Amino acid sequence: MKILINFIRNLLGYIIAIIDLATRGPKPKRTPEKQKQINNELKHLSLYQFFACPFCIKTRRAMHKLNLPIEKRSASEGSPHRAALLAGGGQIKVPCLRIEQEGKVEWLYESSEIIRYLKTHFA
Ligand SMILES: N[C@@H](CCC(=O)N[C@@H](CS)C(=O)NCC(=O)O)C(=O)O
Repeated sequence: MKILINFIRNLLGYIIAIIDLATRGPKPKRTPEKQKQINNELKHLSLYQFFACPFCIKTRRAMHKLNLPIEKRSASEGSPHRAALLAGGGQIKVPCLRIEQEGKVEWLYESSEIIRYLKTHFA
């Protein structure tokens, strides 16, 4: 029964992820200089995620709407990033934004918090 529920949940997740990719629309444009500056700032960020997780899809969609090409790291079983998420953040829960600033690392959980952070810093 649990296997069936997981299967249906994953299937729905993949369908939502594909609908998201198909309906995103164009990214907002910036001047090349401004985009270069933002891309440099984004080097300090990475998003730990699952492809088919609805909360990750919501976060990736917000990143697209803000035109923020943040590095994405899969936290799926078997991925080397999974252990880093657990060791650094303290739990396997996605999405999680890793923020590295002045030698310090912060792990920000909760899709709404991550989107709020991105809007505050980059909108
Ligand atoms: N309230 C959280 C929910 C996040 C959540 O439940 N993520 C699930 C995946 S959809 C998760 O990481 N579960 C742990 C696991 O699958 O190991 C958010 O908005 O980010």
